[in-house]
Amino acid sequence: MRMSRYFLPVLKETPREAQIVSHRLMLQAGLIKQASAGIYSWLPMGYKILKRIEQIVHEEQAKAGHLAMLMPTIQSADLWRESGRYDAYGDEMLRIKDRGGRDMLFTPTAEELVTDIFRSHVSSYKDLPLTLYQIQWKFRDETRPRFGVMRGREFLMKDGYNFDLTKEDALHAYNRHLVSYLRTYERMGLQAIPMRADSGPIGGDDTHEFLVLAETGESEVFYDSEITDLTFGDRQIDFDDKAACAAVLDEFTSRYARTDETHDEALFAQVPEERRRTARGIEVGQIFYFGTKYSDAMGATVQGPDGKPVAVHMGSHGIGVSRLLGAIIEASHDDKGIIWPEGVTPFHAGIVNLRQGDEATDAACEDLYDSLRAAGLDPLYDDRDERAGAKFGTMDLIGLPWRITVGPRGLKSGVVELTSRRTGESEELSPGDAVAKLIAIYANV
Ligand code: 5CA
Repeated sequence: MRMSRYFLPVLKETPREAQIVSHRLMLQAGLIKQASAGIYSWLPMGYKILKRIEQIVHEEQAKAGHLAMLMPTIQSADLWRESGRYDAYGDEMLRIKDRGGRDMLFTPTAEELVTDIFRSHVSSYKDLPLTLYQIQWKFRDETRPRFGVMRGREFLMKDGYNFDLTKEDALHAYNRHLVSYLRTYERMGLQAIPMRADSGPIGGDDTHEFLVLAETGESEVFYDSEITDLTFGDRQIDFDDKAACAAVLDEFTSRYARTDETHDEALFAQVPEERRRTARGIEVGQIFYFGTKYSDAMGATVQGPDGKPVAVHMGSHGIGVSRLLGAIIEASHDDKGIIWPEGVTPFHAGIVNLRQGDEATDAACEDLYDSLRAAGLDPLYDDRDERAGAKFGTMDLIGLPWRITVGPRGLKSGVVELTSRRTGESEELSPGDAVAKLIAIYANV
């Protein structure tokens, strides 16, 4: 992409409404624009990052054997009356009437609809296990929408639902989700810690939230510092292997880590004092096992091996897809702007032309642009007729992990400069070597 043809409405002023750094940077970098309280338009670069995050979620869900689908955002109230949640959900649910006076709603989550699909089409235990998921917009009429996409009213969520014959199988689905989420967040450059939590309106006893530690997080968290040494890395897990998934769950949840909702002072006191941490965290996902709560209420049964009907065991599992942009920025920025991890960056590298209009410099930039694209990379070429300082400022603000700076002086000795946004370190390389280095970096992402 050429900057001159892109739509990147970078703000010069600091937006006054932003209370936290991620919200400020998302507005300043031209990623989002507020449409109304807690509701945002996603501008081209913000949308690109959102799609990138979705893609990682889809890839990791596919590895776990979960099936992608899409359910509507506007649903009839009838199903929600069956489960009892039409009344129980309260003011967070946006209720709508259609022209025929029928009660509709904008879905805050989708347990009812997916259970209805299940009961309509699945009748035998032989069709289990089954996990269906979607990435779809949700609406919750939050009392205090704030912090930009962190606590929106409209937000994008990955919501997945497992259907299993037995509690044991459903707990395996729970573990499988935990394992796949660990990898999902790590690919986005995040450490998200599973913490025992409270299930709220979704219901059930077993639930973990995934928290990214950040001063601006809305949740207070308590944990054993040993937990931050754990990484999932690139382990290959067989998702059908119950023992292997359970072992990962044990590894990542056996140390004390709880949100304020479930915090237990007496248990926490058993953690050696030097390892006890109190901090704040951003909840980027949550997994639930709630047994037969919805299948009982809505008659979702299958014929078991003995021919008798059995209510299926279920859980639901969510990732805050749009919230993740804010969480990643909270975890990865400096005073100049965003620092995107390679896994989610909107463009792989920026090209800064220091002397726009100079024939040799323009030609070298065009060459680099073409070679990067030919290698399957997606560069953003700042070809505007702007001062070098302004170009660097924009690149730093939007946070591409790598910048190639091209100027007449370097070109005389056959080099360009490759700079890491994270460390600020620069290296002089031939244009060919700069391209080769970027190819190698992104081959491992
Ligand atoms: N049905 C279940 C799991 S599919 C469910 O709704 N879970 S949830 O309520 O925990 O939401 C899943 C994730 O969505 C949360 O972990 C959080 O990351 C994100 N989320 C929830 N509310 C908001 C909001 N108001 N703004 C942005 N993201 C949100």
